[in-house]
Amino acid sequence: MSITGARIIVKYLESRGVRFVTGIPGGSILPLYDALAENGRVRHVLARHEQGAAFMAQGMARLTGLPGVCLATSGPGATNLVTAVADAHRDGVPLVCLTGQAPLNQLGTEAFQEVDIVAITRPVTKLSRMVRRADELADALDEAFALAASGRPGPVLLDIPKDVQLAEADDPWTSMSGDRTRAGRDHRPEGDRRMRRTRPGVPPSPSSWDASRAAAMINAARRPVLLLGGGAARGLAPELARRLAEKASLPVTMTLMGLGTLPAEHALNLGMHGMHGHPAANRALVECDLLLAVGNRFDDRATGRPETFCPKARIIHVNLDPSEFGRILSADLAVASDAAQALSAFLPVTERRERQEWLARVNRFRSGAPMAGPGENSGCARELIGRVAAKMREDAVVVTDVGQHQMFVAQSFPFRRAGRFLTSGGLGVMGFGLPAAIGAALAEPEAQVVLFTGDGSLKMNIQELATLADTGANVKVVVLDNQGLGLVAQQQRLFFAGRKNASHYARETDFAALARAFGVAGVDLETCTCPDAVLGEALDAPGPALIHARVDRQAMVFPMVPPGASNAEMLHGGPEITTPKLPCAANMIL
Ligand SMILES: Cc1ncc(C[n+]2csc(CCOP(=O)(O)OP(=O)(O)O)c2C)c(N)n1
Repeated sequence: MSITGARIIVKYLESRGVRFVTGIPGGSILPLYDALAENGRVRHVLARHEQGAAFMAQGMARLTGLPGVCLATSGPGATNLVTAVADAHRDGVPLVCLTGQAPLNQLGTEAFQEVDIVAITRPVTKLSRMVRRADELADALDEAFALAASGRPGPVLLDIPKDVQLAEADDPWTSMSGDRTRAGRDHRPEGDRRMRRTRPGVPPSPSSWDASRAAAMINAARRPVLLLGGGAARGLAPELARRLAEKASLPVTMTLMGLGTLPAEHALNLGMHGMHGHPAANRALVECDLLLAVGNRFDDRATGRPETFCPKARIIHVNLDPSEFGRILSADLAVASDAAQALSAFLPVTERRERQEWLARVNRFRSGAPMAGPGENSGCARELIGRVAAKMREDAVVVTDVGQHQMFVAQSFPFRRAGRFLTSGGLGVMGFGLPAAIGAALAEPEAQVVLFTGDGSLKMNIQELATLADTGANVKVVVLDNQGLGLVAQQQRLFFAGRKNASHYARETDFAALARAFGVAGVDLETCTCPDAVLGEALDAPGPALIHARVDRQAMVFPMVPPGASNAEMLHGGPEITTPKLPCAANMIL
């Protein structure tokens, strides 16, 4: 039996268990949209911008670990995906993008909306390719899904000319070897039968030599630190990391992507390290004699000047992707392994140790430099975040955009669960937050999803408030409005002699009214008589809501390592750079 390429794609998605695809239609992807409508079982979420569609798919993928799927038409539709694709590449998020393309016989003719999206996205995908025949689609999709999810996850793009979507090919399910007879006997869903051929292999694990060498290094250390990145935030890795830390008395620090892997209140938790990290974490890294780094990349925001990072330490680096080894720092022992596999191999051969002297010293670092110091001036953002956190469930999903608000959340939200903090880490994309939060809420409708965003970031994908209203996704948007691009203004103030160019907006935006205009409930904490009650009601009410809170325009995030400096050279705010506090919603609450 033959079916069209478009039907093969939809049948494949359904059999794969894909519940949602996100996107915006256009001429060259209409056959696929028609097949989706005909099928009716794979739900399509209509975004208002393709970047929003791709970030929605990312939100689903970041939360579930399963590939997110987004669709775009050729030309501008496809190019609008690029930022979100690059972001997925940097943060290791499994994403499958399907783009329409001009018909095969028009390629290279500058046909309407023809663009070489394969060439454009090649550097920011694990694989980007055109599928030129309908009978190759099922295998191409198998490969795309397997590649997106295996090893270090990432994005894959398949560019599918319109005539390939329309062309007929044998139904790949009925024409597989052993076809109908085997299909008749095998009662698993069709997709599972197809998948058997490409299911990614067992994740790589360390050799017993690696495990005993790592354990010997940990056992011999006097001042060890465990560093956890985003690669350690999934599956069994967080639990194994906790057990190893407790057994060997390892103080733990996390990257931005790893936050939540060890609960905030755990006695060994030093918090995030790096540019806006906790001084205790940065100090422990300066003094440690062994660094066990698991599932991280040694990003420059985390390491500061790399030559000065962990200057006294031997380093064990565990990463799934061997290309990470030696890219920034060379490790004494590099272990190409899945985080959970490595931690479970290290655990039995690592000796139980008390390390009282080292833990006491690290605790002194912690009590000597609390995060919210007296001279800090966070402009009440931190207080508001704390207020919201106190009203959230322990398993809430926390999403941020990019800027000061992101760093305030990273520093002060009490993350208690692994894998439930969604933020754009490696690429740092303003506009990530709203669509990613919508995606997360659609993937897990029972979850409490809160987005902390800035007024600058929110405006980058504000059109997705319409998608939020359409879907009714349970997202609470908290806008920390400092009327400008706070993190930019901070850098200008600290490093460009205070010349604030293009970092403040001339006009205020009434975000609550804007939300209502899009069909989302909106409240302004400044205009209500009882802000705390209004905040609680907005967070508790089912469905979407936007909460507008003004924060200090002059606020700065401290501590801060100046770009290019060593993590030991943190700026801590203090009287000389502290500005007067302005009235703000959180102060009214408190
Ligand atoms: C797409 C994009 N453009 C520019 C930047 C550079 N940038 C980093 S933070 C920032 C300001 C963010 O402003 P806002 O979202 O209001 O957050 P705030 O810092 O004020 O909390 C800018 C412009 C970026 N990260 N992403």
